[in-house]
Amino acid sequence: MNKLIVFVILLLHPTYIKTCREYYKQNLSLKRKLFTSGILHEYSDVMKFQECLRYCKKHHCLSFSTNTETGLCRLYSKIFNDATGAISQDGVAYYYQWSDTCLGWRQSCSPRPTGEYDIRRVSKQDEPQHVLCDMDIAGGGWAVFQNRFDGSVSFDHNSYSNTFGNFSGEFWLGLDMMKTMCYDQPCEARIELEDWQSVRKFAGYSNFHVGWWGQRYQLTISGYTGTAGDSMGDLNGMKFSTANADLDMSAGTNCAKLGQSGWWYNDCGLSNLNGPYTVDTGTEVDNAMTWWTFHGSYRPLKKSRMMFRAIYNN
Ligand SMILES: [Ca+2]
Repeated sequence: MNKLIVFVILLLHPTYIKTCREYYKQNLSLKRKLFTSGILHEYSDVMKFQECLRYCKKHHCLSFSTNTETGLCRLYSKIFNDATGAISQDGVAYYYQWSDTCLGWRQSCSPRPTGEYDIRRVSKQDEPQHVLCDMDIAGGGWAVFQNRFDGSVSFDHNSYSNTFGNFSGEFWLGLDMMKTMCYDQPCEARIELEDWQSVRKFAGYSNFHVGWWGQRYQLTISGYTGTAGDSMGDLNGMKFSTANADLDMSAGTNCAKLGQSGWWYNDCGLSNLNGPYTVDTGTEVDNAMTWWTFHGSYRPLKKSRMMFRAIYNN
């Protein structure tokens, strides 16, 4: 009976994330490897770095080594603290640590607190990208793409393609990174909001994706759950507008100019979380950081934290 209840709770709780230990507990032979050598799998005759990398992704490994002379490819289920990049061994073997998502870091087998992590794309050997991963909210493993709480960083920009602000304070991750990180796998989103009376609410979306620059960063967003109400569902399919690039659905209004920010405006829509940072005086404001369904009005909010997370079967 108890097992049944737990099972039902897990089914009803979409944000439940298995930890590394829970994941490997299901397979005793993998568990034994994990807590002894940490080697998950070994392959011989792997003469290319990319091939070993593909095996790593397939087995959800968090680090791997390749030796292109002997053809030995080793996959590890944990991160080694001394491996901060590539380390040459005997001149031919290379050791990498990587994860292509915050969720991958979250599921690694040593404690991973909220903070800055390097994310490496699975399909490329590019330099790792630096992101802020939230490991506390709803199971953790979130890449934070917008963080505002004191108005110290201006969000009134002509371009939102690149990162502005800084990860220890307020920032915008940038549309190019958002597009890239949800390119190889589906993502979900979560938006944490707080008003000036310290009331907290959130909005979750089970489907979240940003198109590339040529698509004008078109937004895919659906599957709302939460307490803040759905103020972004009406933006599904919208392109990203700025004051000098009116791509919204309002013929008579430049919504970005009215809202003084860049956003996936519709006509113009129910949310404006990149809007100017202002104190709530109890009245509605067109050009402020707002989420209409929070109060049922366009009153300024105090805090906004927008995040996305990869979805994959674990
Ligand atoms: Ca317009």
